[in-house]
Amino acid sequence: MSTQEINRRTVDPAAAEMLEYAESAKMSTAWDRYKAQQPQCKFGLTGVCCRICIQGPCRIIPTKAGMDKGICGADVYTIVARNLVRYIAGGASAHSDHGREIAYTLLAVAEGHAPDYKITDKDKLMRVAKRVGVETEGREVLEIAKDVAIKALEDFGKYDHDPCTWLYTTIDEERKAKFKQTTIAPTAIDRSIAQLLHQTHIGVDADPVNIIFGGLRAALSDYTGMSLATDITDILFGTPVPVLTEANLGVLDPEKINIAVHGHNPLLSQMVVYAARELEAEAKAAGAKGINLVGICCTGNEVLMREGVPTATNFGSQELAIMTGVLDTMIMDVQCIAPGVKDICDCFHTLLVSTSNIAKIPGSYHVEFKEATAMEDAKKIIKLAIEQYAKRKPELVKIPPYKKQVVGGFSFEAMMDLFGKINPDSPISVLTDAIMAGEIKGVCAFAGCNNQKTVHDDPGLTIARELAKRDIFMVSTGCMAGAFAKAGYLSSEGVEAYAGPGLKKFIKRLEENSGLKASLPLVFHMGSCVDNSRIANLWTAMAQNLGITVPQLPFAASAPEAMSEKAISIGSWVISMGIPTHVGVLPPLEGSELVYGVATQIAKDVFGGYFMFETDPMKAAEIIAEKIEKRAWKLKILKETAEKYNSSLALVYEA
Ligand code: BF8
Ligand code: SF4
Repeated sequence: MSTQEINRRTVDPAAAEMLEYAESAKMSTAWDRYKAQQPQCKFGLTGVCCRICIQGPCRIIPTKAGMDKGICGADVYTIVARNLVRYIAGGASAHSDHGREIAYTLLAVAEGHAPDYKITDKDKLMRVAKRVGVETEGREVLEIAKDVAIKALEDFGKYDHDPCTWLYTTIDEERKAKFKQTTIAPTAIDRSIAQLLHQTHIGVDADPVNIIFGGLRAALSDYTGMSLATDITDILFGTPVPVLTEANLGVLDPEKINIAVHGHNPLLSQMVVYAARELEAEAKAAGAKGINLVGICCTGNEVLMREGVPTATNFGSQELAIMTGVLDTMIMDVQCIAPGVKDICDCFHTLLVSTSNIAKIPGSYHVEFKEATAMEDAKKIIKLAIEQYAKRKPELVKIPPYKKQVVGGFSFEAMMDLFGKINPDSPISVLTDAIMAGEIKGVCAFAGCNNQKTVHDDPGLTIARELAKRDIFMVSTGCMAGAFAKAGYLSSEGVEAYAGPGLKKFIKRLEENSGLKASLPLVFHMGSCVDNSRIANLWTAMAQNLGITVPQLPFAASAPEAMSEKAISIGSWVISMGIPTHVGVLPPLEGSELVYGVATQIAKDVFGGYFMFETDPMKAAEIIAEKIEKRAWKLKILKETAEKYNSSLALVYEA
């Protein structure tokens, strides 16, 4: 790739520098492989290729006689709908299986089988226990923890017909009624996913709307799994509070042993943090100045939020961290670890360590990570990294000098603490009052990945700049939070550069009252992808405070670079909850006008939330701002009318 082309494909200066280097050293990256895949198959791109049975693949050309249906007679809308919801099944299984491991660990702690873990946040345990109906009065902490863990595990496979606990104890009455009426409330996470695979097997469901509703049920299971994952992770490791750190490849330290935690599971990354602290002396004995842990992807977000571990890169640029020549070990657990990292590791001294029995890469070093021996396993890996340090090749060291300050750690509770400094009786009113007063227009939540189909990091940054100008308050999770972190949007630098007058005033007011040493950021980092549950808590609290339904709230979401099945799954529950959701890449829906219409139009009538597909970030910002402003405007009219006639508020969705 030429310099020009590189600059057209990433806005991250560190990534651009490393891509130049990759070009000169002839190392192939995702950027090159994406190019080599062009042009991509249009059947696949539009979702009209069916491989559900091995009579296929069947590719549909609606205008061509004989090819307008699959061999079994499946119409294009059936095929597109089935393909779409199978992504949701994949995403929901990943998120919820992550949640299940966390819940099993809490159970093991309660039963004394996981000596290296403990209950760190007892208050949260009590709050969660009360919420999910576990008796707390006069009981030991571990007894309560055991019942909470069992209650969580029951959500995976219980056999009654009541909706999942972590769904129905975290949403408002209106949504509960809506999910009941539309029959999409899951009663068990595993069942909803298995049933969806059954439903989309050849010769089962051909009705696209029914298939999509099955997909939404699994998407709500995805929410259920991540909601319990967030709760229990906080119980085990602490609920995040504001923390100061840094981001981008410049966080790698040439004088220290650099270890990247990559993937999603905090059971591992958190233990690596604890173990690294204990092995600092060993690192020094090996001639290094210490151990420098850095994060990649969402497990990086987990330890950033709780421990202030700096972020090295996000999903798109994960291979580039290895090219610095100073990454001694990359520890992977599950999800979003590109197999391509191994090829780059082979060009350097970097040891790739896999730790999960469901996530191995040929040639990587496997250390099975078990909850019973967690500290021992984590130490073993760090000792490998210390050994690896001696193999570093000084002539291959190249760290791009870019890093930005980050203020992260904004769990829902931390946000409420922040607001509570201004209004201790009703913290959330600080946010809703600012919206009703027009100081800020509403809220946009950014989530999701990097996708080679976009300019790396650019869409999220562009949209955030535009929304900031328009006084929209912003929160983020996942790899978008990574993009914001690397660009300085998670610090006051972003506020100074981009916030409109209202937003700036609002953030500064929070800051003056916060009692924190650091200035507040433009975008508030709420955690990893499973922590999108924290964002759902935020909108539910806002709607309840205003006495309205979620679909009336001036709140939108954006996944500017959605990539994974998990992102599709998240987007699907977010719209079901009533939130308009922008996606910056076109998912394979265009092959069926009907399915496309359900996602973008019909969903609005039924749930109040819907997808907005727009690949141009400037246009996307317009659309998102317009939706938020329209909802805010309508809300004010309804409020005024209700006050004038002393009546209750009309609970109507956005038209
Ligand atoms: O769970 S944002 S690329 S790392 S899928 Fe993956 Fe997407 Fe990143 Fe986090 Ni979420
Ligand atoms: Fe073709 Fe039908 Fe089989 Fe799909 S399920 S591959 S459309 S025959």
